[in-house]
Amino acid sequence: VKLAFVTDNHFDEASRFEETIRVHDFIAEDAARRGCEGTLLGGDLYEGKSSIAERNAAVAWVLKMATIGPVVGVKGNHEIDGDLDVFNRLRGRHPIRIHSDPDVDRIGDVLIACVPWPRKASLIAKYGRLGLEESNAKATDYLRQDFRGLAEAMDAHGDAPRIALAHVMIDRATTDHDQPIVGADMAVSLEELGLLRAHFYACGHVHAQQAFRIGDADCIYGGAPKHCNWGEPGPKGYVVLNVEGGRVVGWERVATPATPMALVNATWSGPLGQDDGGQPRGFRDMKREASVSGAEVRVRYAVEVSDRAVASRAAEEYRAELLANGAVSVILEEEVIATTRARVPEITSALTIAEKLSTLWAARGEEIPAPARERLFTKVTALEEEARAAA
Ligand SMILES: [Mn+2]
Repeated sequence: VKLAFVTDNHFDEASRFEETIRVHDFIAEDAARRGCEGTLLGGDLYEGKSSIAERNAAVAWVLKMATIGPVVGVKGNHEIDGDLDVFNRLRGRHPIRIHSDPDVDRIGDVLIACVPWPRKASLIAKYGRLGLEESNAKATDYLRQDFRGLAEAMDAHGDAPRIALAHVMIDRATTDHDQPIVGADMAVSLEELGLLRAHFYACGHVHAQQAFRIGDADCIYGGAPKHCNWGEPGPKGYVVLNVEGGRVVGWERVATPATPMALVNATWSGPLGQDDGGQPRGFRDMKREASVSGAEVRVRYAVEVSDRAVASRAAEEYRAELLANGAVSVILEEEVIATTRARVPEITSALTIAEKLSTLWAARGEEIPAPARERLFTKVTALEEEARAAA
C-alpha cells in the first residue's frame, strides 16, 4: 500500500493563499495518480486560528485526500485547541481522523502512532500537579511515558507495520533561518522518539526537508509543500511511503510545483563599484539563495545612511533587470547600516555634550546647518541639565 505523507500545510489567507491551494490541489491529483490509498497529515494544517476561507480550503482539500483512502493526522503547534475538531465530523468517502492527543490509529493493517505537538503544560496536567522546576524535568519523563505507552499499544496488534506520525521539534534538526518559532515548548531527541519502536518516523514541524536514522528506521521531516517564508530556499514537496509485506520498504519525496521565494542579499558599495560576475553596478557581496527565474524575489541590501538615495535608484534598476529575467515579483528592502566608528579622541576631552557633538561632526566631516545645530544644542543642553538635576 502507498501512503501520502503531507505536513506543514499552513493554509493562511494572509499569505500566498492561492499558491497554497494550487500546490495542495497538485498533491491531491498526484497522490491519486500514484495510487496512494491513504494520507498522513503531519500537523500545522493552519497558520493560526482558522478563518472561514481557510477552513473551506483546508476542508475541501482534506475531502479530496479522503477520496483515495483514510486520512490520519496530528495537531501541530500552530493550530488552536479545538480548531481541528471539524475534520473529525466530516463525512468523506473514507474516514478522517485528526488527533489532538497521543493515540494509535491505523490505515488498513498499518499501525500509526500519532504524536501531536507535545506541550509541557498538558503533560503535567495529565500526569500530576507539580511546581515549575519539577515540571520541566518531569515533562520529558511523561513524554517518554507516552511514547512507551504508544509502542505497547502497537505491540498488542502483533507484527503489523508501524509508522510514527509526529509533530515535534527534533533536537538536532536544523531550521531554515527565517522559520519563525511558534509555541516553542519541548524538543525531543531521536533516542526518545525511538521509544515508539516504529519502522518509520514521519515528522512534521521543521519546513526544511531532512532525514535521520533511528536504529534501522528512517526518520524524516516531510517538509512544507510550499515556501512559507523568505529564507526557505530548499526544495518543497510531499512524501510517498511504500508499505509492503508488513514493513515500510521505501519512501520517495515528490516535488511540488511551488513558486520559489528567492532571497538576494547584497551590500551597497557606491556607484563606482565594479560590475563583475554579473553583479549589478554598485553592489557587492551579492548572495542569491535560489534562481530568480519564476521566483518571488526579495532583495535585501545593506546601505549607509548617506548612500540611501543613490542605492535606492540602483536597486530599482536591478529590480527591473530581475523582472526582465523572469522573476515573478521583486520586493526591495534596505537595511541601513548603523555605523560604529572608532572613538574620536578629542571627544573625551570635550566637556559638554554640545562640544562633543561639534567634535564628532567635525571628525566625520559632516556639515550640519547652523539653525539645526542650534536646535539640537538647545535640546541636548536641556537634557544634560535635567540629568544633572536628577543625579
Ligand atoms: Mn510546527
